[in-house]
Amino acid sequence: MSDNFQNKNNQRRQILKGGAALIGSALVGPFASDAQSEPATVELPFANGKRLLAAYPEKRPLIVLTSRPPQLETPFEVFNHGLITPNDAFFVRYHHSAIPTSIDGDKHVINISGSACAKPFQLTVAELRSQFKPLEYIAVNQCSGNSRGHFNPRVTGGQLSNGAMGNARWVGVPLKDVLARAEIKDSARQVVFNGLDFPIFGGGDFVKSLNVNHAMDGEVMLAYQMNGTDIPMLNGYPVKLIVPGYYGTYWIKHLSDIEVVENDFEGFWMKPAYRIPDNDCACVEPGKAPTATKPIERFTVRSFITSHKNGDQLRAGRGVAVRGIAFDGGQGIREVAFSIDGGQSWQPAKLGKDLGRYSFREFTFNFTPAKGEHDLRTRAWTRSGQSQPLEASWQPAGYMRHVVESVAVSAV
Ligand SMILES: Nc1nc2c(c(=O)[nH]1)N[C@H]1C(S)=C(S)[C@@H](COP(=O)(O)O)O[C@H]1N2
Ligand SMILES: [Mo]
Repeated sequence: MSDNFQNKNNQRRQILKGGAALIGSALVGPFASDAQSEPATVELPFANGKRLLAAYPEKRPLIVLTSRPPQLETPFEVFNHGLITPNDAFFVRYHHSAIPTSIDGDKHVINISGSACAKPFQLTVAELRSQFKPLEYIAVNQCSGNSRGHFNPRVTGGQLSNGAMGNARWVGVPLKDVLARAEIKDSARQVVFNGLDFPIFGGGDFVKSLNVNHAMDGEVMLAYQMNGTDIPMLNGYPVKLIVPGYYGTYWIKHLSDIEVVENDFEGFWMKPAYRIPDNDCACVEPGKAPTATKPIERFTVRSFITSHKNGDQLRAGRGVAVRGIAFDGGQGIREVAFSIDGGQSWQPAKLGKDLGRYSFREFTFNFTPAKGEHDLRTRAWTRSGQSQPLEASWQPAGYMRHVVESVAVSAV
């Protein structure tokens, strides 16, 4: 026990030292090479101007929301190049500034303990890789606040456009198989997850929990690979919890502690944070506070056109190939419809290959624009019949946007 404590303190000291180095190099990097040129920026529709692009370690230039801690959004064009989001383009979200920047990946220890564990034990990532049967699937990770910047009326929080999501192939070990070694008691209620990062400016450590049945479903996994290689440091190296179909908030990075407990865990990031109105639409009237809340869980169904953006000019009378992506919380996509007249009439789009029910699903359609303005929209349905609303709803945290989006183009 005291060994354990000692270990953690050492680890933490290294993280703090490293944290400063990362922040230093990230800010210097993009500007150091050519002092003459303006830093690269990107226009976001709601962002009151321009957003800085910066290349953090292992990342291509991404949209910077905050530099400390790093919160980076994927430029939307990336989603038009294949269904898998490359590791160096994958968005980054942290809550606290003390983040690890160098970890010995094989020696990294995961502690499995808690009052509902008959046999607490420790596991290194090397052991995780070598002693268990691997599981592999493709799944979307999406931040609860993806698209928050599009809320109307506006809400506080990171003003994200639609790039706080990504689709990757994950390899790891089912949490169920790891917990089997810990001999979970019948009294177990929840499993609690913590990673190496921690607060330095106050606020609670970022800790999340799942009900034990969910944690033991055989799909929730401890991943050590992302798209065929190590997980980038900023995305949770060397091991990250994958909770397919659930919002990214549960996907704990640099996972270090798993506790099986006999109560409902209610740390700050489970309550009051990351909660939604407890009603069918998870929404309230703009400006109102919800009367009851519950933890955010599964994704709502969404679809996006990726081949075109607002303001694009097309040639009148010439056929256009439109492409996009759809996904949901794990039912899988049954159908995508498209409209070229702002939602007055709809036709079926063609679905691409099925890469699994947690993955992005490609869709395509063709149309020949007449001269004038065209409001392109797409609407997806899950296999169990859920769909996207035609009108946006509202909620105070700016979570779960999934309204039918519009891309306005003109043909000349
Ligand atoms: N250790 C740790 N894990 C974390 C977080 C965090 O702050 N610390 N943020 C969560 C949230 S809210 C999101 S959206 C995802 C983002 O994953 P990514 O940074 O790999 O894209 O990480 C989750 N896991
Ligand atoms: Mo998030």
